[in-house]
Amino acid sequence: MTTTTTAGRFAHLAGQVRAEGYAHLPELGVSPAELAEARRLLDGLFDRFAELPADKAHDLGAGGDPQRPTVPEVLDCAALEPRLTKTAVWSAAHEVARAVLGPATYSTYDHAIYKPPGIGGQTSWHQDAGFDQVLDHGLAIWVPFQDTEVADGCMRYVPRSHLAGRLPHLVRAGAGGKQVFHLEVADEAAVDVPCAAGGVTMHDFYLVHGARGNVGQQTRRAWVIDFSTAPVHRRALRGAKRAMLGLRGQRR
Ligand SMILES: O=C(O)CCC(=O)C(=O)O
Repeated sequence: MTTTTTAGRFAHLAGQVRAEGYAHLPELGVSPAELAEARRLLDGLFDRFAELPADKAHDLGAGGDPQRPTVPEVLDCAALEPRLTKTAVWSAAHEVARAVLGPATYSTYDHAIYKPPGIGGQTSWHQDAGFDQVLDHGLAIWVPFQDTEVADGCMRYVPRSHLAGRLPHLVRAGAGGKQVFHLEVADEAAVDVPCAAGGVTMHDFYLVHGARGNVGQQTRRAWVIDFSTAPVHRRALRGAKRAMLGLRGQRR
C-alpha cells in the first residue's frame, strides 16, 4: 500500500510558486461538509455586513449604493469569527502554506470577497506587497466555495511577474473617496486560473494578480488567507506596523 504524506502531496507547490509566482492545487484535502462549514461561518459575517465596523467591511466595487455592494469584502474574518480558525479549511491551508514557505509559517491576515452574479465586478490588478509596506515575503491562498470558472470570476495571474519585485502602483479614487491602488496589465500577459470547489489557488505576495467579474449564475464566494514567515520578535513588530497602517484590503 502506498501512503502519501501531506508534505509529499504538496511538495511540488514550492517550486511552482518560486518559478511562476502562483500555483493551482485541485484538491486541498477537505470534504464538502468541511468546506461548507467554513462557508457557513463566512456567510454569517456577510449576513451582518451592514453592521460590521466600516474598517472591516467595505465595497471593493464602485460603491454607488451602500445597500447593494457590488464587491463586498470582509477583512480580518478569523478575528471577527474565531470559529474559522478551528475549521478543516484553515488547517489544510496552513499545511499547504508550510509546504511552500517552510515550518516557521504563520497566518498574518485573512479576508473574504463575495461577488454577486451579474454585478460583482473585477478585482483590479495589483501586487499584495505592492502598496502595503508591511508585507514582504509571503503567500496568499485563495479558497473558492463553488466551482469558479472564467465567467464566475476566477483568479487571474501574470506568470513570473513576482520576479520584478515591488512595482509602483497607480492610484484612483474608489468608493467613498477611498484610494484604490492598482496596476495596468495587457490582457495577453495574464492567465485565467479556474478552480473547482475543494481546490485552491495560491500566489506570492509580489505576483501581479486580479480576478474577473462574476457574470455567472451564483454568488462567487472566496476566502483568502495570507501567510508569512518570521521569528516571533519580528511578528510582534509586524503586528505593530499593521496596527498603525491599517488592514491591507482597505486600499484596494
Ligand atoms: O477574490 C478576488 O476577487 C481577488 C482576491 C485578491 O486579489 C487578493 O486577495 O489579493
